[in-house]
Amino acid sequence: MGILNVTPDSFSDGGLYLATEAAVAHGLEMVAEGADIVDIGGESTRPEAEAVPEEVELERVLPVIAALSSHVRVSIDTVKPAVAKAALEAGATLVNDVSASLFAAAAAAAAAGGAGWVAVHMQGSPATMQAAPHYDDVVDEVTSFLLERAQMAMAAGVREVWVDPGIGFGKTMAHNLSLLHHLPELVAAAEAAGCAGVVVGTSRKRFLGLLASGVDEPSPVDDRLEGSLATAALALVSGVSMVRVHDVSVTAQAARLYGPAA
Ligand code: HH2
Repeated sequence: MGILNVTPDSFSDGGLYLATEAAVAHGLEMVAEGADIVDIGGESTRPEAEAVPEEVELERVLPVIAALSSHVRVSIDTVKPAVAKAALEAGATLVNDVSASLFAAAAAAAAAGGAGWVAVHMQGSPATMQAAPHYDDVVDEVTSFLLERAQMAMAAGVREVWVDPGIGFGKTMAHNLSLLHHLPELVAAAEAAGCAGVVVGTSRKRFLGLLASGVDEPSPVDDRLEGSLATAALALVSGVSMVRVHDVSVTAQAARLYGPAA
């Protein structure tokens, strides 16, 4: 899954693809590099990001979805029900939902031809989530939450449900690493529950910058490729079937190691 943020303020690619033509060109570039899905977002979810009015988010994403959906599967990265609905009508077939609450939109679309839903775990909201995340058992709590949401979505009629542990969404470094090390358990639980699979997004995230620098100040976002690739490979070898990334070409090369020839 290639990331396409049509925003001025995303933590890594903010401002690069705010113009429709630039966004469409980058989406097509990621398809050429091997992306199976392009995930289009019009509102940043980085820590402390400001909320965007619904009409602004729609203006940003709809023309890009309309242009790309005839070339590649498109997912909409949103937490707003109206944006999910409009995006599905414009050609998206997957709702990528960091609020883990929008399955009704996917269910409604499923009746008319089939939409999938990605439930992402987040503790708190983007504004506050990194203030003081706390879990008694992060792996257990994240897994239980995701399976409960997946069951609700399936009961509502969504046939394609993905779960994502939400790396960086209300998680300390230790929480992120624990979730990454225990991915095989989440993969097994998701499979037993009838999910389509597990999605993981680590690409260029802050904890990788901290691991790279070894000090309190993270390395710059465009200097986190090694960690992004290492964690994508770790996820894939753990049985994860979708990784959400900025750097499609190199990740697709790594992903081919786990392909049908293996
Ligand atoms: N991370 C981000 C946004 N959406 N969706 C899923 N399924 N998993 C993730 O880990 C995930 C996500 C945050 O990254 P990004 O979109 O690059 O930045 P921003 O939120 O600043 O736009």
